[in-house]
Amino acid sequence: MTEKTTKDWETLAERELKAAPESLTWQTPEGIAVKPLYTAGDLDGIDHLDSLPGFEPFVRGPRATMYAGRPWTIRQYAGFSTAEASNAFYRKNLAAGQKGLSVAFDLATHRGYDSDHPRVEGDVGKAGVAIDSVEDMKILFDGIPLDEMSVSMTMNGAVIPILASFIVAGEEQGVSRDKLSGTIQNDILKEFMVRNTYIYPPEPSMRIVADIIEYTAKEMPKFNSISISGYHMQEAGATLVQELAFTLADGREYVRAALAKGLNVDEFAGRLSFFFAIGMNFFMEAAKLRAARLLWTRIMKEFEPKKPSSLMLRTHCQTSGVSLQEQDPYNNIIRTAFEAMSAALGGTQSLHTNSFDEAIALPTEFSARIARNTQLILQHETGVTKVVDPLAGSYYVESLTNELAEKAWALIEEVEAMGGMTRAVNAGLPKRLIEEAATRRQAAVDKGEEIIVGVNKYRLDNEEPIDILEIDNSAVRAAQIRRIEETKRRRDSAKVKETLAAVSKVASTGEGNLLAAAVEAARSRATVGEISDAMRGAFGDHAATPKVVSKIYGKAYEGEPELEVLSGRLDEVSAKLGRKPKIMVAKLGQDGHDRGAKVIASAFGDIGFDVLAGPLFQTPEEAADMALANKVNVIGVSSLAAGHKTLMPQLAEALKKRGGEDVIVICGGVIPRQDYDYLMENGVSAVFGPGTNVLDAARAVLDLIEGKRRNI
Ligand code: MLC
Ligand code: 5AD
Repeated sequence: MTEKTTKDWETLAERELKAAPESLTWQTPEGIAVKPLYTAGDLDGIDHLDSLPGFEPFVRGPRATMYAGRPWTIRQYAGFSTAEASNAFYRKNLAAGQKGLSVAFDLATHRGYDSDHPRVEGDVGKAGVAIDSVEDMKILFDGIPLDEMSVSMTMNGAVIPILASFIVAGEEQGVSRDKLSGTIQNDILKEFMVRNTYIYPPEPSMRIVADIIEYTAKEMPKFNSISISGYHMQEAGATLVQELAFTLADGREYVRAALAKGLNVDEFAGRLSFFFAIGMNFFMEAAKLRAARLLWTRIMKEFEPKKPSSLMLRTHCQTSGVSLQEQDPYNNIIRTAFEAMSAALGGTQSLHTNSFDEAIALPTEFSARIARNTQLILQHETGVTKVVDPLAGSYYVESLTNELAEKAWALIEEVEAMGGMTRAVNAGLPKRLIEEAATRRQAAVDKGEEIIVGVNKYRLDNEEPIDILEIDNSAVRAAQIRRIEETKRRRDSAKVKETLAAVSKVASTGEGNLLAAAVEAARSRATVGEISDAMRGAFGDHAATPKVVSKIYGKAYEGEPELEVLSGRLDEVSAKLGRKPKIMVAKLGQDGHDRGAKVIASAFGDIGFDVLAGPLFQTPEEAADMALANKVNVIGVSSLAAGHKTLMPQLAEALKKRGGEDVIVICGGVIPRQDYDYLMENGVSAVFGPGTNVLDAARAVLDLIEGKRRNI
């Protein structure tokens, strides 16, 4: 065999292609130039190549045998309606092969409100299960032995009362806290960047995180004190480099906060865990997990731990929600399967696979079964578990691992130069970079540069609606209120007062541990809302001012006739109105998912609308007041947490009551087709589902303003 060089390949490729092979280079949103061919030469200078799994820098996995010894945990995130309904769902899933639990709480619980609070009428039991006290928590885990089953709880805002209630529920099941295994998300920094279920300002919020790390380190040796999450960053539009960098930088910040409490690094570092999203860029996602482990070891070395487990990044992964579409939803099964395979090849410890109805509603029993079986088939039928880190040595994947690590490290250093992640978050840097990336991506999809099958290419003419899970939140709310009343009637109110006062004192003096105090309060049957309020008194509430990025969407469309025609039309409408058409982009209830709202606000601004971005968590009445005070033509609500059927009619009603019936009400987001007619009959003029092209939406809004159409 004659030795061929890459030069020879280039010549051959050029002849085959009739163009230079560089024209095949793929520029990814991460700024990585992916070439059509990788060779041994691409491995030069990469120094992790000889490492082994179970040893630092853990690129090849935290365990020596990885899935050959024990497959990843199939841990499906779920929760809806009442504790009874969610408990029944969990039990069925466990019987059908799921291995670990993962609780999704409703947004009222996330933000520290009991179900009877007037601000949460649209949210109770909708996006997750409603938990108001230990009584609900006990029902949630009824018949599930907490000394055997590891439980993840996605909770950040109301993390103190929820973890306290879990500990007491375990205790009353006969399981002492040192035997509880699982994970609490407890990652507040990313809430300020992207997920938005914060309650208190950053500083006391960081104290809460540190108190939990301290308490679990001392009292709960089997419990992971935190799940440092990049998942939501990717969901909000972050590139993989941003996700990697900001997540690890968050991790470093939490380590510092725990050390500042006087803990020794080896006391807690082995119980820090991570959480990443796995999107459609198959090889890059697997490489990302390998790079994450490499970089975490590098970061942790600075703190000079003695135990190898302190250097080890262990992670949960979830397939990507944003990659899933409303159109032709069965395609989502295929997307999720590829993403799951990528997570496995990257070496995740635990995995959630999304259901195909993701872009429409919460999973049904049917869609949840398919999602779970995706993992069971992967584990039992494909052979991927048999060999540790099978991508190692791939020229492409090793090169990607290295390049992702280098790019993320540069961003981590940038954050470091700002004084760490709390400062960077306060300065708004990560949020801005992520929102810019999200808007850029929307433009790429709208322009058809990024193809999504069934959405901007190969779209079906007719779509059959699929069966979805409907939750009657008023019934759930009524049931929760009855239980709260009963719990309050039965408890010793003097004891409740005393324990709540103790929580307040620990909060205001800075002395003592908040979780320890909250366990006493939860045991006396203080509710999640009451314990949250006890801290609210000392800490105050956090309110963010919405900022909207600009000149990203417009720049992507610069010089394109489509945008010019639309701008011309907008000028005509402006001339008729005597001002630019004004739209308020609103978020109602406790739904903090604001990527859609931010992208729309930004793109509409670039198109030429006068845009008013409303704050998060408005009631319909507050939004109506703001819309009228600012004399908007249109109010557009972005709804991702299933509150639309309660909140949209309330908004239309509130406008009418204030004499604002001429304000056009529209909404967009995760809204099942089945609900469109109901919304139209209740004051909504147009509904824009997922996958809507922003320019199409802008044209439709102009039609409505001009009265050319009444409904869309
Ligand atoms: C593992 N083990 C092995 C082994 N592999 N032992 C021998 N040989 C092997 N090959 C051991 C481990 O050491 C451990 O024991 C035990 O088996 C369990 O393995 P694990 O790898 O630790 O898995 P798990 O318990 O599932 O923990 C995974 C985790 C954890 C560390 C990532 O933090 C976790 O479960 N996270 C889930 C987070 C989650 O579900 N989040 C949902 C977010 S949804 P030991 O004794 O060492 O512990 C969301 C959406 C939203 O956020 O926005 O609402
Ligand atoms: N049940 C199941 N999955 C959920 N998700 C959010 N809430 C629930 C729930 N109650 C998933 C979706 C979403 C991601 C944040 O978590 O996949 O995209």
